[in-house]
Parts: sequence; structure tokens; C-alpha cells
Amino acid sequence: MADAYTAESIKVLEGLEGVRKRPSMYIGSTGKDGLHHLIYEIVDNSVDEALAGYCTEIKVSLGKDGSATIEDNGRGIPVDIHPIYKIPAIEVALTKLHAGGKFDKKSYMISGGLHGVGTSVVNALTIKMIVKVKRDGNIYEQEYSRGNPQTKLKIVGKCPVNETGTIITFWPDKEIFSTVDFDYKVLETRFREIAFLNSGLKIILYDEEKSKQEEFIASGGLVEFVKWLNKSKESLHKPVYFKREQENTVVEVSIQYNEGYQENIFGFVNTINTVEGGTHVFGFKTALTRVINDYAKRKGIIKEESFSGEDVREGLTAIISIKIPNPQFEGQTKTKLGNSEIKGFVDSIVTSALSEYFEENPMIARKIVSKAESAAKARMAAKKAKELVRRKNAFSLGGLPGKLTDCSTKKAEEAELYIVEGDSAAGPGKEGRDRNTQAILPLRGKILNVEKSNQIKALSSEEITNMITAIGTGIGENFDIEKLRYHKIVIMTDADVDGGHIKTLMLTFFFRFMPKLIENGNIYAAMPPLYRIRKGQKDYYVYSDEELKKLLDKLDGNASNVTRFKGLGEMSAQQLWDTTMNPQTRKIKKIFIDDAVEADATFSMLMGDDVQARKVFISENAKEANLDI
Ligand code: 0RA
Repeated sequence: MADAYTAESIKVLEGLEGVRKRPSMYIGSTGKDGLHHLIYEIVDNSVDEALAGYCTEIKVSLGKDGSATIEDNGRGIPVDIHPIYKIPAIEVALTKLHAGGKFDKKSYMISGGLHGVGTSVVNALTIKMIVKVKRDGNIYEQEYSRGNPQTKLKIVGKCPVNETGTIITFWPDKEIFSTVDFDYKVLETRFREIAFLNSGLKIILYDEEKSKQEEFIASGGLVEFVKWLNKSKESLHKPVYFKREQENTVVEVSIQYNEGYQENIFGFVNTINTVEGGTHVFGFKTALTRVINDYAKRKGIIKEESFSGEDVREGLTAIISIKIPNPQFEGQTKTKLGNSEIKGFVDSIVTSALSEYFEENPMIARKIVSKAESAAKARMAAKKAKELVRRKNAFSLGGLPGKLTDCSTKKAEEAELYIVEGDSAAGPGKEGRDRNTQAILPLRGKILNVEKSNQIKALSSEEITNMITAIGTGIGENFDIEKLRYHKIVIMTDADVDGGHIKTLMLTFFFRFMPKLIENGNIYAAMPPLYRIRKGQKDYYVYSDEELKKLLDKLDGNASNVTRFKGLGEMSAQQLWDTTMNPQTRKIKKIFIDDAVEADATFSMLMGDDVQARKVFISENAKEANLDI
């Protein structure tokens, strides 16, 4: 018996050593994303308890000491002796990869992207983990380090017999992670999503350091989610909602059109945000186009000409949440659903449910059809406008905008486009740049707010068409990444409020017209310095008032003529090159979308009509100077 125990333990340990050797294989990365996955992994287990009907509340606390605690009121991880391993089941669950009865039988493996790698993986990657379980009137506790038990499972106290749950506290291992600081905002976004997707489940997020606590609970589920997404837009009708279950599969859809022009479809598979879409979203889109066309034809609203997919998705906010037993995830970030059978499945469910809904709610159906009608009209007009743009461009050299000072290389991989605010900054930019690889496109003042205009208006703006033609990919359904002319596109604006606004307008343009470039990591923001400090022959550049104060303290009064750059135009070509353009020494920030739901909400709010919401956001984020998306 003792031998069997030892042999099993060794096998178990080998398993977790593999996790420590190749952590990214289990948690995606050892950076910020991977770090947060530790929390999601445990929370997902708690959510499973909720789905099974045993848990109503999950509390996540970030400790001052760098710990994370996840507490739920589920059944508690079983503590009885495991029939094969002869140790408490909880120890098996925490030390063996994919261990535990529940994990084998689970109908849905849900997870924040890693698809149920298990609590043992988290255990392996933490310097310390304390697990408490309330079950059968007892409070059990066990401590681990890097996946190894440090104590036996002990009873440390009593509790009422009907009180059950699991409390896991862990400290991520600095040997594994490049950062061990949890980001409240990242967690907040994910938990809001989980709450929307699991109607009635309460999630509490608490940050001990900031004494900040928030509760996420959505009794209205997806309907509330869609309303939340549209909160700073003018909606056209109450959200459409339906849910259908067949065999092992659940399809849940909520849609609401707004007065705007953007299309926002968010897909979820087992509560994972499928950023890259997939067969469920594809099936939904096909059904939507068909149902709206069929309805409009049946009611005699249109005859021959039909609405395109883009027509019926203008101003649409939709959530398609499905739950399936064996999701296959594909794509760069493993967030694209691959299961081919799901396309037809979602298509047929949405077709029948939405047709039924339209018949029962003719007022809403009419509104949606007339929205598609005006989109179709705009599409025809936009087509003409696009042809006009194309013809206009044909007259300038090589079809490129006259304002573009191009680089000489024809290799897109090494080419960079600097989009520069104002002509005054373009001067030093053109003079200081590396002519071979860096192109300059000056923009006059503020570009059009694309959030508030339709395509025709956007395409009649010279600044916008200049950007589109210089970049080369086209937009919308004609977007072709192969035609991208520069692999780095750098937005260079002044480091002041106006510059910040122009930067936001440009990011909105990219987010709405060429989101693939952001996903692909092609979009950057330049970081021009705020001050130059001279000491003797040496120049220092600093990027914030805080940094300036620190440097002046360090130089101890030995610095001469601190210069504040009011704008890029005030820098010499050499200074601009040294600080902002020279690939060896410059600071540039890659723009990426952490979370598409959050980014959409932020852009709608920043660029939309709700002045109050914008004021609140700006005052809450004022300290962060730059908009971090
Ligand atoms: C295995 C089996 C059962 C529950 C759990 C694990 C479980 C794991 C975690 C992780 C965090 N919170 C959790 N809550 C439960 C089923 C227990 C039973 O059948 O009584």
C-alpha cells in the first residue's frame, strides 16, 4: 500500500513538473494574460458549480500581499479518500493533471480561453496555495507550494452543516510569470461578461489595496448585456431574445438595432468570448440575412433587389452565446469556433426562432427592415462615392494621395507610415525620417468622427480617403490585408489634450474601418516627449511631469534650460528623429484590443452622444493621460 501511494505520487509530480517546464502550453502565456488565467481557471470551476445549480455567489479578492482569493458557495471540492489514489480527492484534483471525477463527466468545459486545464495547473504555477473547503459541517484546509502538498488535509474548524463552498488563495510564482500584478480592470471586464452570460450569478470583485469592491449580477442575462452595450446609443426597439436547447447544445441570442451604423456581433462559446468569430457567428449571420430578406419580400416591402449581409447588420448589436460539449477552437488566439456542424445548427435555430419572433412582433420587424432599407440605399450611394474616390485617385501619381511623402522601399514588412497631426509637425518629420523605410502622411486638424457618420460621409472626407488609399488595404468587405503597404502605422500627435483627441478619433477610425490591423498588431501610437533637460553636453527627454520631477531630483539642481515641447512642430528634425522616429531609440506604443466588448463600449461612449457618460469616463481616467485600449 505504501509503495502504491509513492508510485502514484511520483507520477502525479511528473505531471505538474511538465506544467512548470512549459507553462505557456497550459495557460497560453507567462505574461499578463497567463497570470489572469490563473484566476479565470478557478472561477470557471465555481461557474461550473453555478451551472450545475449549486453555487450562487463567487467572490474574488486581490490581497495587499499579491494574493488572489476565489471563494464560492458551491458544493466544495470533495475531500473523501479517492478509491484509486488512496488520498483525499481534493489532493488528487490539485496535484494531478485533468484529475477528478467531475472533470471527466463535465458536460461543458468552460474556461476563459484555456478550456478547462484544471485547478492543478494553477497549483503548479503558484509559490503558495491554500485551499479551504466547507463540507459536512467541517472546515478543511491544505497548503501547497509549486504544486507540492506542504501539509496534509486537516480539519481546522466547524461550520453549519448546510454551509458549503471552496476558498482558494494563491500567490503566483515569480519564477514563472513576467508580472505578478493583477489588473483590476481586466478582471472587472471578464467578470461583468460572466455575470451577463450566467443570469442570476453574483460575482464580487474586491481590491484590498484600493478598498474597492464591485458586484456583478445580471438577472436579465443577454437582454441586459445587449442593453448595456447599447447604453450610449439610441436603440430602435426593445431587445429581441430567444433561447433554444437541442440535445447537448444551447443557443441563446439577443439582438438590438441602434440608430448608428456600426455592426457589433459578439460570439460566446461556453462563455468564452470568441473574438475571432467562427461557425456559430457565421450561422447567425446567414440566418439573419435570410430571415430579414424573406420577411421583407413576404410583406411586399421589397421585390427583386435583396439586402446584403452588410445592409442587415448596420447598427446591429448582437450576442450569440452557445454552449456545446466539445468546442474546437482555432485561429491565432484560439478564439475562433471551428466545429463545422455548428454553422448549420445555429442557422436553422436562428431562422426558425427569428421568423417566429418577426411574425409575433411586426412593429419591431418593420423597424429592422426599414433600417436595412436605408442601409441598402446608403450602400448604393457609397458605391458611387467609392468609384469617385477611385477615379480621383487615378489622376494622382500611382493612385496615392498627393499629401503622402512615401518611403522608397517597396517591402511592406520594413515600411512604416507616420500619420502626423498638422503640417507643422510634418515638416521636421519629413526632414528627420529614414527616407528608405518611413513615409509621412500629414492630416489637417481633427479627422471626422466615424462613430457618428455613415460610410458615404466618411468616404467624402479627404483626410479619411487619404488614409485609406495610403494604407492600401481597402475597407469593409473589400478589406485585403495582403495589400497592406506598411506593416507599422504610427499615429503621431502632440502630447496634449487636442493631440489626445485626434489620436482617439484615429483609433476610432481604425477600430471601425480596419479592425484587422489592430488585431494584427500593425497600429502604434508615437510617444513624443514632454520635456528636454540639458545637463552639460547631455540631453535627457522625459515623458511625464512625474518623470521630470524624478530626473530633476536626481540631477540635483545641476540641470540647465528645461524645455517644454508644446507640440511636435516645436522639435527640430534631429530631436524628432532621436525621440520619436529612430527605431533604435524611440518609444512607441502598440495598440491592442484586450477585450472587444470593452473597446466597443469605450469607443461608443467616447465618440457617441452621451455627454455625461463621457465626462465621467474622462474624469475617472484623467490620470492615465492617454487612452489605454
Ligand atoms: C470536483 C467535484 C465536485 C466539485 C468540484 C470538484 C469543485 C471544484 C471547485 C473549484 C473551485 N470551486 C469548486 N467547487 C467545486 C462535485 C462535488 C460533489 O459531487 O459533491
